[in-house]
Amino acid sequence: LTDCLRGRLEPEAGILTLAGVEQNLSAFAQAKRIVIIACGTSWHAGLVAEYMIETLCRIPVEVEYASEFRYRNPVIGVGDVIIAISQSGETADTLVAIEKAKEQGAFIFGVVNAVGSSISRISHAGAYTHAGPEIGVASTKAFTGQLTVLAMMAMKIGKEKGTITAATYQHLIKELGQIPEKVKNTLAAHLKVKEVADKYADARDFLFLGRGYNFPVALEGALKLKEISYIHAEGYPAAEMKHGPIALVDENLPVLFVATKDAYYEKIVSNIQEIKARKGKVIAIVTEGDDLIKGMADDIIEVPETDELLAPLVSVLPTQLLSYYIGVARGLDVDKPRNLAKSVTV
Ligand code: F1P
Repeated sequence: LTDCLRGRLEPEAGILTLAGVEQNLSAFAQAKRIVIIACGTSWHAGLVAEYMIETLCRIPVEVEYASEFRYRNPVIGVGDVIIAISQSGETADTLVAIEKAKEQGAFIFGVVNAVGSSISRISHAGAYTHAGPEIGVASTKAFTGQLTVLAMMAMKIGKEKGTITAATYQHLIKELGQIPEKVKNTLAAHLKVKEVADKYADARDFLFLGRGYNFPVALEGALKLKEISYIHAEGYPAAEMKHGPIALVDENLPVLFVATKDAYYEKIVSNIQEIKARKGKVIAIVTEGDDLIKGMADDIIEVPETDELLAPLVSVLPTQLLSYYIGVARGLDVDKPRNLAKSVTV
């Protein structure tokens, strides 16, 4: 791998400090509601966290764009816990949204990368992802770090509340322990992603589809492609396809499915059939050894089998690599995409 790629996608990203979570477990366990606020990639991590927290902790979760939350008139107050997610810890929209929720009595918990950043200072408590600075502007390994922290939080809160069994907790801890190796193996197979990237580098549009935990991964894949390769890309829950985006499908549209084996597997297989029936080109990120989808898709990228709750930690990697290699194939500066700033402070 090039230095640049290595710097962006370190398997070690996400070495955590969870003391802030441990110290505030009762605030989380007693929360009436959790509201997650963030922007961009961090917002996508928040969407994954919504699935994790509602599944493991049975606490209602809302995920809000900070850039909307700050301007609207949200009903927020004592008993609400805000989780603010930000790689830079300096994003202006997220900072202002936090201040607004804080004034109204909510408890603010920051999940940020940078120690001493503005968001960490104005939060009541928090957890650092310690993913290290991103070499490029677009957020990649920070996403891995955020998902790891958020998974650990959901597991610990679920254990504290008694909404998961000790056996489930232990199972997830074991699964989490295997993630670094799986990340490493997925990155090691990057040349397969390059092959796919070279084939689709001239595409004008892209559709990314996923269900369940892989739905936010589809959104994130589309965002990364826009940011790094300047290709118009849309991300949708696969089941939403029939409510509009299916009109776009023809032989020129590559459709990337994040289709690892989970509770939605059979449904996503029929979504793939629907795209093929309309002559769309299907690229599928699948669990190793999935011969069914292999027989249907134009191109497949395999990733190691992972518990569905933690699957995004692995399934997002080929989408990041794809954007990277398409950007390189188009001769773009993947580290400094036009018009993007590392932290959006205005
Ligand atoms: C949020 C964000 C990033 C994106 C770009 C602009 O930043 O939207 O996700 O890749 O760098 O800012 P942050 O609040 O997570 O630092």
